[in-house]
Amino acid sequence: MSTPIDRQPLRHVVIGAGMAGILAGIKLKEAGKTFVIYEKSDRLGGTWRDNRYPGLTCDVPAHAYTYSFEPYAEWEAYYARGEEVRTYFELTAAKHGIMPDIQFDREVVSCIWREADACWALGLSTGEMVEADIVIAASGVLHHPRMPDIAGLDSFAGHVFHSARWQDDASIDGARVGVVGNGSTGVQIITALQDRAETLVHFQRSPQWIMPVPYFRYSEEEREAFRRDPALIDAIRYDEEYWSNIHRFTRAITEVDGPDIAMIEALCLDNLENSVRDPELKEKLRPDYRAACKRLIYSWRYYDAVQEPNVVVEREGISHMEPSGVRLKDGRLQPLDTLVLATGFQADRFIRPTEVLGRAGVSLDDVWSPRPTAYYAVTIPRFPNFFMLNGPTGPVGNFSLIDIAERQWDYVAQLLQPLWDGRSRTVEPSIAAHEAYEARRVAAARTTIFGSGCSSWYLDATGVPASWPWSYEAFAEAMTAPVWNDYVLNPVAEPALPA
Ligand code: NA7
Repeated sequence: MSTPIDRQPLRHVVIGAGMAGILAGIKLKEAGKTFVIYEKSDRLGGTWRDNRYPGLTCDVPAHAYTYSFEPYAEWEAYYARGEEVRTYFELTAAKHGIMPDIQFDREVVSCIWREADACWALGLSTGEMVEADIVIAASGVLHHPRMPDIAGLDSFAGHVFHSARWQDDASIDGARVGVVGNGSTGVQIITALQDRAETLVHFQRSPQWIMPVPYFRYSEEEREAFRRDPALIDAIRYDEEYWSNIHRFTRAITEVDGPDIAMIEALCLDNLENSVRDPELKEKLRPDYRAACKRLIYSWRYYDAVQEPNVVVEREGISHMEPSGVRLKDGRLQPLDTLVLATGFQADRFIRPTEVLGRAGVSLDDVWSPRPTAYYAVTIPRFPNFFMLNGPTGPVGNFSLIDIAERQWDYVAQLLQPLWDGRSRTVEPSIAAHEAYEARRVAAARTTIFGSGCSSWYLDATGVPASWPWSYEAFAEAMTAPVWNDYVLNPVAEPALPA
């Protein structure tokens, strides 16, 4: 039993002012806690700040991609443009009064547990050192671009850049544009540039499953109705069909021979069959692995776009880059003015490259070799008072990560309670509990659709799906209350811990 905590109020640090960090800030403010949010950039928004490519769209229905406590009447359409989403986060942060709590241009470069003081020592990119009793890592998932290993990229005479580092001065309108990559990003860019570029080449290493989805704009009258009556927004957000689709989706992931994945595959194949006229193009676009193995693409216009005469779907592999364009493995040249690399992100980085050292100097980098992991995606043994939002092994898929983060916050807030009450100095999961969780998770993950034999950012370095392998309901249930027996507290007085 340790001595009582002499520091009140406790100092909370949130790392990152993206969707999850803003959420944590709002919740801490509501709870009356002392906190600072450190943001490495000069603007909030996380992935919605970094990504500015033409066609950027959130593929979760806009009214479902909001905080539950902050419905938004202003969405222009069923799916929101990236810029709208960024604006939503800016307005929400301002409305909840957390802008003064965000310190911009301060990257947390190190985070070291100091046993003697039971606190974290954080080093910032500015050279400052600060202390925190509690750290909430909300540093995002898809933020380190993954550059392809294409030889001769530097020799290209035109503009070449990653999709998350859009260059506004690149030639697009009336130009010859290439896009490497066929994930959600590549598909959105191709769709948006089709009527701007003179020619557009979509370099696809693997064809994609494309789920047809409805798209419609909200009229000013509808927005006015949303403003007057938020129940109309709730009706969309909590729409039964929308949620039953999400539950179907997670069943499809976990029951690889079940009827739900069969239905998803049938919907996508019908889409291909009915939308693409040219038999040769149809075969080029036909996936040869299971649907939802890679993240399913939601699009209402991609197949239309690639059938326009100025678009080429290029399935031949890339040999190398030359000053005038892309040389293919069969010897042909695709001449280009601009090449966009929509080649995804290093999805296993999370808070890294920040150096995080826990008890006895244990390094997060070592703990996360070969795979990043966290107990129920939130906490890590030997890293006391350290909590992750949208951390490793959380649910990923075609649903709102805001909903995931909110549920995780509800769980985190319960773990924080003994610290806030002064009943414990620290909280962390036991090593045994975490090992049991991870063993169960890995075994289940191997049997999910993500592990059915394709490459994707869902897989860890050993080829095992890195995500939550059970149903959405199971995740929601797990987040309702911590299993306290799996947690180690360091009581400061007679233990009066939650049952
Ligand atoms: P993704 O989904 O990781 O897609 C990356 C794409 O880039 C994918 O089609 C890859 O082909 C392709 N790729 C990667 N490296 C290469 C090389 N070297 N040559 C050719 N093609 C390559 O990234 P996105 O940005 O589209 O989407 C990320 C997430 O952001 C998305 O899931 C949403 O959650 C939002 P592959 O399939 O590996 O053959």
